[in-house]
Amino acid sequence: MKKVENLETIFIATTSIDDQPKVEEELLEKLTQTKNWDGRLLHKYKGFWCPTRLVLPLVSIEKQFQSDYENIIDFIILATLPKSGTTWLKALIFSIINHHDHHQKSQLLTSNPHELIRFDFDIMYKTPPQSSIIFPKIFATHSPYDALPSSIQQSHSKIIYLCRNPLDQFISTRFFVLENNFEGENEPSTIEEALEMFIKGIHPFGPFWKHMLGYWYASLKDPKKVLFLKYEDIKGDTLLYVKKIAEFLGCSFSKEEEENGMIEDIVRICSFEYLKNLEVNKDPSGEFMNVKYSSFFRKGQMGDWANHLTISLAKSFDEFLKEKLGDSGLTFEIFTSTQEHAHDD
Ligand code: PAP
Repeated sequence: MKKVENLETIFIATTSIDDQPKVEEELLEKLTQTKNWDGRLLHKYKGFWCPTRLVLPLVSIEKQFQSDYENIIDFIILATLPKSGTTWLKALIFSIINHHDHHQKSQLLTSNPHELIRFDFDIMYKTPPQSSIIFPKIFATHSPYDALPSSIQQSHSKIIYLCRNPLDQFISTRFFVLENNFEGENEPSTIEEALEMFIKGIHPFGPFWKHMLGYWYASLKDPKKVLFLKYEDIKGDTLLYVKKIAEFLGCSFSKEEEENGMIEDIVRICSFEYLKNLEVNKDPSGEFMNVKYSSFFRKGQMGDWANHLTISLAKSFDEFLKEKLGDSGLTFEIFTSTQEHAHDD
């Protein structure tokens, strides 16, 4: 076991998912399963709907963290539901963490953010059988808070959670799936049918309200450990949130750095337009987990749901959402003031 105090590597273990296929396959058989609207299989794992191909990597991570608990030092974990702005958050955090190091920071100009900060399941996937697993100090996850390895919850790891207006997240997922033909042989359901399943919580890493509330309550309980962010808030004032994230991570900008426009630079380089138009992200051969880099940059706007769903559907969704979030204090503004008073024709 090796422990290196830098951003590259802090945790090396010696097994991979291929070492224990039998036990886990038996486990898979015991889990409830269903199909998502796109025909892909989901298994109920630790209380959430996990894409089937990710169950074993996540089980393996859990084991790894359990067995190496004593050697674990503090991680930085970026947690999101898919299509909530993960790519953006990865770019921002990579730039913030490396703001002192021009050479490191500039990697964002030639690498897709997903290659710079990897997902937990992706780390397991890319590890060849029987070889060491190298866990970086910073990684991303789509897992709900309660499903994180308990050692992470107990350690002084810092978690940054980003969520998004769920209707925009739903639309973003819909286009992502259709663009990438994940549905394979299956006829994709209509958007209304897909929304119905979303409302039932049947979608990757769903139910979405439980996902959000898990991190929300964790952030209320320990705001030094969990920073809870909304996509819409960061869009509204990215500069402010870059500073907040830096403070939270204990790597604030100096006065001089601020005066030299370093924060503005980070905001600009991580912006949707800038990242989308980088050669690396336009390159048709660039892929992350079989998804073209360009697929992670669609519109990058707030309120796109209104181009695809009726006002009445959105209003009943809003009612549903309010009920699910209850008196937690977590709220989303689904509508602009004009939409709030609008009706379908
Ligand atoms: P992932 O979970 O598969 O990694 P994720 O990055 O969370 O995907 O979501 C992609 C969404 O973030 C897309 O939203 P859209 O479909 O509504 O357009 C994508 O356009 C948006 N996005 C990507 N980069 C940025 C950015 N720099 N700023 C704002 N939004 C962004």
